[in-house]
Amino acid sequence: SGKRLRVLVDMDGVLADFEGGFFKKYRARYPDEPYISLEERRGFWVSTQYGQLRSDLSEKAMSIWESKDFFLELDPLPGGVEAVKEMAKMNDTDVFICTSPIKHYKHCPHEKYAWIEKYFGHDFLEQVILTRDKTVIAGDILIDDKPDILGVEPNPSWEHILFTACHNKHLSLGPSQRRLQSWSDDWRAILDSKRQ
Ligand code: UMP
Repeated sequence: SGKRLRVLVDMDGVLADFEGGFFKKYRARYPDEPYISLEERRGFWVSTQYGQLRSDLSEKAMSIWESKDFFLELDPLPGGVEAVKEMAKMNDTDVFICTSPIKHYKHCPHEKYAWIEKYFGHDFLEQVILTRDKTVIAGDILIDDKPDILGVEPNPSWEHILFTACHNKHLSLGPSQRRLQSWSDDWRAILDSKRQ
């Protein structure tokens, strides 16, 4: 059982319900505008799909997650906080929350820290990595709902485990790509498969 296992866990769409929070606040702020139900969501970028619906809706969508309290008030996804806390207590295991803040930085980075402190406690802020490029972060596993995780490093050290979300559930994966369907799925087996 040689070295320690390093697990990187994404935040939006994996621990925090970005899609649900967006939908609720978009409908509340723009009740008379067209919208895309969570069942109809396709593609990682909400703003792209809203822009395809009507060109001005891309900016209206962005106004939602650029608003104060958007990231802070996201609900946790079922079982995520519990799973990460359990992982963090496992022998020979290091867990980091690896998340990309939006470039409209007025509220997002602050609120991501506040959300993690609220659900994991102050000490867990040691485990936070904010980066726009996850390929430069070294780890054994990255659990993330974004299908294509690209950056300057062409060969990242981690295996990307695709976390199922409304926007990616219809995608067919390559033969070697693995999914975590939800936090009720067997994440412990995925971690064990990477231990030496
Ligand atoms: N985001 C956008 N536009 C979208 C959807 C999401 O900017 O259409 C933001 C929300 C998150 C970031 O801050 O992108 C995604 O971060 P990761 O889940 O990849 O860490």
